[in-house]
Amino acid sequence: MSRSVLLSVVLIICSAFSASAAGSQVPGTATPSAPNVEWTKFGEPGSRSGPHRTIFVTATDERFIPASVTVTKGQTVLFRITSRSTLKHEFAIGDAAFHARHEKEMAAMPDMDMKEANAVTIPPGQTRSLMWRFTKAGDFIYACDMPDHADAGMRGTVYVH
Ligand SMILES: [Cu+2]
Repeated sequence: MSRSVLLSVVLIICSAFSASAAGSQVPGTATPSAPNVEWTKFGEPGSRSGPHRTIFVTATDERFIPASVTVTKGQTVLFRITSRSTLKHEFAIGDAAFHARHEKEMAAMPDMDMKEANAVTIPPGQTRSLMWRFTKAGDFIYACDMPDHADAGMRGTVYVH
């Protein structure tokens, strides 16, 4: 292999790596990993052909504003969550079963930072994004599953029609 061909191969590999790294910057972006069975009950990571819609959410010390949103089945939604709080929060989308399990996880590891397709940590005063596609009709939940936060009111409903 000549030196220039070798160099091009190295460049192609590098750009493939940086493309996949860029894709993973926004939680909720589709990745080639195996589908998560738990997620399929309430949706899937948003595809890059989306989003169809952006929803702005504010996190205060003990609630999310708005407290509910309505979306159309099949829509990919880019959530832009801005903290107006001095506390660390998370924004997690799921059904009741997901949140029940994830609350226990956060109780055991309250310092854990989330950067999953359906859950992201929101540091105090900062904005984070999450892109999710709602593939099932029904009522789902966005909540902060850090210890006691959802019970204090940090919970909202996604109505999917
Ligand atoms: Cu919180």
